[in-house]
Amino acid sequence: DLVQHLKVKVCFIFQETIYIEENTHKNDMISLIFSLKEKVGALAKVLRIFEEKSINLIHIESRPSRVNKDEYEFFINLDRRNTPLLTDIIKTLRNEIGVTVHELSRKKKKDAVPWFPRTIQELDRFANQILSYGAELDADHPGFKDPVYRARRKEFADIAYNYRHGQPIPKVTYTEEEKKTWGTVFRELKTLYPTHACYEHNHVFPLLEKYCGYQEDNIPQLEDVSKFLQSCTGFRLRPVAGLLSSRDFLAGLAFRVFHSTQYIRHGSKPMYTPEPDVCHELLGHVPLFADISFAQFSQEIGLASLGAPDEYIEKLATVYWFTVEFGLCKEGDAIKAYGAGLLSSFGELQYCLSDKPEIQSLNLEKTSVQKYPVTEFQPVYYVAESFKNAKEKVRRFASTIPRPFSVRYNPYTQRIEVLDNA
Ligand code: HBI
Ligand code: NLE
Ligand code: FE
Repeated sequence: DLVQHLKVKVCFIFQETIYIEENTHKNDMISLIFSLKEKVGALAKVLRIFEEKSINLIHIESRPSRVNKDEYEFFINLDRRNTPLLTDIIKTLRNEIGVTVHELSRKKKKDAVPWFPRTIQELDRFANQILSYGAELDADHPGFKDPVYRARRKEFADIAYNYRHGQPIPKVTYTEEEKKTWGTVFRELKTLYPTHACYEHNHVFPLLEKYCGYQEDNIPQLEDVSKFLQSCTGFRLRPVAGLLSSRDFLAGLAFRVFHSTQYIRHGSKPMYTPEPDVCHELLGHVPLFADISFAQFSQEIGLASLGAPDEYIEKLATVYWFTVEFGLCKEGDAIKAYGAGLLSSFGELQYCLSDKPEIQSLNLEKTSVQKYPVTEFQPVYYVAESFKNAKEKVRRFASTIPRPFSVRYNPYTQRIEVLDNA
């Protein structure tokens, strides 16, 4: 039982999430972990403080620190009746003795704001929190039974896991088969863009051909594309192994960071795949992130998501889905596609502007709760008047999210500034 109990805590520490955790109260104990440099009397010094405050320790164990070779970590349990003194003790330990203390078990506040990254470097924490379609593919995926494809996906996953903010994105040598798949997608989509894609997409596309190696026989490198985007709107790419949670994914947008896959779809189904892949990112998303107004729109969704309650994250993710991913927009009397999921699928790009699907005007109250399938063409699309108009709608929607603070991004420091409203 104790082993199980410790395991729960230990994984909390390695994830570096919030160190305060709930499940121990039922035991009427408080748990702490602190670390000490190996030195005669170091532990005695700490224990004396507990003694001075008459605090009863009911359990103690030690282990060598994984992080610092010359340190030991001590896990202790105290009687819960000692809670009122605990804050003092932790302060003394931290300030006078200089030990690092992690509190594990004081009651988590009910209305606690979910953690969110405050610096662009903190996005590194998302790397190993990939949802189902990661290195392990789902059973109905066309690549599931193809061992060569699966091994290849693992190579891409490793690049993403090891990536840290600020590093150049490793360049990839794509195989002939992968290039063939890209070639098919590229060629088919290029014939549709002039009539089906929005103005902004068609405006940027030639620049990508000129500066970023967008060609039928070449899969562009994320690093080159990221540099190009930074020079247009400050958006940058970072490699990701697969799907992130909505919360993590949207948080990236607040920093103008777009998490981008680097692998390509299975060659057996080029015209549509439910997963993001490099065709989707490069042909669908990238052209629009080069547009100033659209970049702002995307960042606003990201900023609105920071620290938002779960039910609002779900609504924002749905808004993202029906705009950035599958949005249509008016252009004079015509309707065009700007959603990346449409601009990267030559199957769905034709379908979305046919008379088959249902078309509605963007209305966030309604759009944010619309149900949608994720593995087939969408039955409903929402049309925006313009990016500017959509941005105003998101802003109004964001102001209804209950948050005791407001946020803004400082691009000079690459930090989120939190303005307390309390
Ligand atoms: N993760 N890597 C990645 N790429 C996406 O496009 C993506 C994601 N997670 C969630 C998501 N998109 C959306 O469907 C919304 O939930 C935000
Ligand atoms: N269906 C899209 C495509 O085939 O390119 C990908 C959508 C990812 C959300
Ligand atoms: Fe996408």
